[in-house]
Amino acid sequence: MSKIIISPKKGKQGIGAGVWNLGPGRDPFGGPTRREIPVLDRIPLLAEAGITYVEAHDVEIPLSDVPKAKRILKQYGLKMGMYTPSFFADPLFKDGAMTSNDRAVRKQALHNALQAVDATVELGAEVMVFWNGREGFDFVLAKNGRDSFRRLVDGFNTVGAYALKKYGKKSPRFALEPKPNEPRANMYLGNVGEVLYLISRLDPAVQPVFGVNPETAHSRMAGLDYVWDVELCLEAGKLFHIHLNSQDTTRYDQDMPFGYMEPLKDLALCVVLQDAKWEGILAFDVKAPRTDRQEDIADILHTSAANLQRLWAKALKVDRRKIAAFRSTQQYTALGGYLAKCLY
Ligand code: 3MF
Ligand code: MG
Repeated sequence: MSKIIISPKKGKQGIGAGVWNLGPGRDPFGGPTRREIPVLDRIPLLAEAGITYVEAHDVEIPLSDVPKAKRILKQYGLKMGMYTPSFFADPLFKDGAMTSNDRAVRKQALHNALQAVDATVELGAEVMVFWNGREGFDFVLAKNGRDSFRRLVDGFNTVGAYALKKYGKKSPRFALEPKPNEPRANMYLGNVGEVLYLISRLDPAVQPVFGVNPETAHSRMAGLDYVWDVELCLEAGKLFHIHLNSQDTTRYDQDMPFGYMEPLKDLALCVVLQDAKWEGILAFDVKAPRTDRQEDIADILHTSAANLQRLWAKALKVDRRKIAAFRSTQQYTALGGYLAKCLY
C-alpha cells in the first residue's frame, strides 16, 4: 500500500504509529487473543498500512537491535518518528522510575533514559517521549510529592544536559506525555498544565528542548478538552509531538481509532493544527482491540488514517471568516451547527 499522506500540510508528511499498536490483544483480564508478532516484523506491517514514521520503546527496540531495526526501516522506506524509554513494563519500575522511592531504581531509570537518548539519535528520530507510566502513587503519603517533583526536575535536567553536551544542535527534543491515571491511581504530570509547569522549573539551559506530547484520549480520561489542551501547548510553543486516538468517556485507557468517538472535536482539532501550521508528525497511539482477528490487526490504523484524512480535508474547508463572525456575535450554538454541517 502507498504511504498515507495528509495534504496539504506544512513540514513532516505522513503518519506515525507505534509498534505497540499491533499487539497480541492482551488486557489486564486476559492473555493474548492473537499471535504475538515479533517487534521488528511489525515494521513491514506498518509500512503495508501506509505508515511513514515508526515509534518504539527501548524494551521493543533495545540498543542492541538498533542496527537491525535501521536496516529494516530503510528496506521498507520508513523513518523513526519517536523513541521512548519504557519506565513501566519492567517489574523494577513497579513504583515508578525517576520518582521511585528506591534510589537504585532512580539510578537505573536515569541510565536507561541516557541510553535511550543515544538510541533515539542513532535511529534518526528527532523526538524522544517520556510517558509518566508509573510515576505516581496509589496510596496517599506513599511518596513525598514535593520530593517526587524535585526528582523529576533533577532527572530531566540531567537528561537534557547529557543530550545537549553530547549532541549539541542535533540533540533530540523531549516531549513529556501527560496522563491522569492508569496504571497508577494518581499520576504525576497528569495533564498538560502540570507538564508545562514542570518545564518552567527546569534549568533554563535545557528548557528549550523540553515540550509536550499531548494525547487526545488522555485529556478525555481526565475529563478535559483536548482541543484546548493542544492550544495550550501551542500557546506555550511546546507542542513537540502529538498522540491521536479516541476514548469512550472517562474510563480506563482505550486507545480507540482516531476520529471515532468525537468527530466534531476532532474536526476542530484539525482546524487548530492547520491554523497553527503544525509541522510535526501526526501520530496515532491506538491499540488493535483484542476482538480483532490476526489478519485484521491493522484495521485500527486504516480506520484512524481514513478518519484523519477525511477530517483534515473537511477542516481545510471550514470557513475561518464564519468562525470569526460567530465569535464576534457570540453565536456559539450556531457555530456548533456550522461545524456539524461541515462534518456531516
Ligand atoms: C500509554 C501511552 C503510551 C505512551 C508510550 C510512548 C504505550 O497510555 O500512551 O503508549 O504513549 O509509552 O511514550
Ligand atoms: Mg501515548
